[in-house]
Amino acid sequence: MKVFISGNIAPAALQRLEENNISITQWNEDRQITTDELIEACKDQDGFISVGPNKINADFLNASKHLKVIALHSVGFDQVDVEVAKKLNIPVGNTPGVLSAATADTAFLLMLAVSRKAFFGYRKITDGNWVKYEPAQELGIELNGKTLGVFGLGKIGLEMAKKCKAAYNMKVVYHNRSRNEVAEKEIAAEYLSFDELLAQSDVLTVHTALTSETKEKFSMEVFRKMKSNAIFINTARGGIHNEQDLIKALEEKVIWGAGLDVTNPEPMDKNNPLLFMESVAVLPHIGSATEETREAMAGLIVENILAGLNGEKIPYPIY
Ligand code: 8YV
Repeated sequence: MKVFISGNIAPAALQRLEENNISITQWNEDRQITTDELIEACKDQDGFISVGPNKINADFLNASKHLKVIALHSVGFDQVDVEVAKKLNIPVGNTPGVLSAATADTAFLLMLAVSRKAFFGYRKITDGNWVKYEPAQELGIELNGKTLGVFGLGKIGLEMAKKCKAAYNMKVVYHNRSRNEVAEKEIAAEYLSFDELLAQSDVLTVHTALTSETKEKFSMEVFRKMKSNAIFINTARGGIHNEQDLIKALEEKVIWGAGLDVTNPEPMDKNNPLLFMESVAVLPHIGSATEETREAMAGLIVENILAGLNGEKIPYPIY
């Protein structure tokens, strides 16, 4: 059996695939593979491991009907045309659960970094601008006892909420399509309408999928409904906020700060104004990037691939 991988995955997983007599071809270029190249690369393969934002769209799927399985190196699957995959009966699997703690850590890191203007302070030193001690500069906002608003309280959102509660005794409010009874019971999370969530949150953290409903949900109109000292955190997908509106909202002090692990587009341009603002922190989509989590993700990928190649039901299907 043959599997194409469009990037790097944990070595232990490659070894397990090889032990199962799977022959591997990997994309090793320093740029993202294009859809045409992907179609060509998967032409004579049995399985495909998709690393990064490969477009698994109708063009790709229609040209790749022979694939027995597609295993995503992510929990998010906004890059997949699920309806077409379903119609063509191509099993597609993801990596749920194992990256919740690491991604919530990244959201927490961004919240804290923004609240104390940490990235700006670091740049002040590296830019040679730290010339004297100035107590009135780089003043942050404290988090103790503040209200955390979670937009999309699933596995990752719950991890983030628990950390904020434990560290800062933050009150947790949330907005979801459906109620999260576990969070209501365990951490007294309070369900609010979307507008109430915006009005009450001191920190608003996004942990929802990118869908037609959430695309550019955070626009100027929405930022205007938030507190002027609120911090906006997005570790989900860059497409969920409108970047120009976010820049404007920060410039005009409609909101106080923002922490982003995801941008639109990715990679972000090095001259993007967000990178030069005081109460902003941006990371290059490292939400789940730890040794332990990458290994765990690769473990689920191997399970999806082996099951799919054997014609069995895959254990972590997206549909
Ligand atoms: C992945 C992610 O590492 O799981 C997701 O949805 O965004 C990240 O954890 C990234 O998609 C690269 O594969």
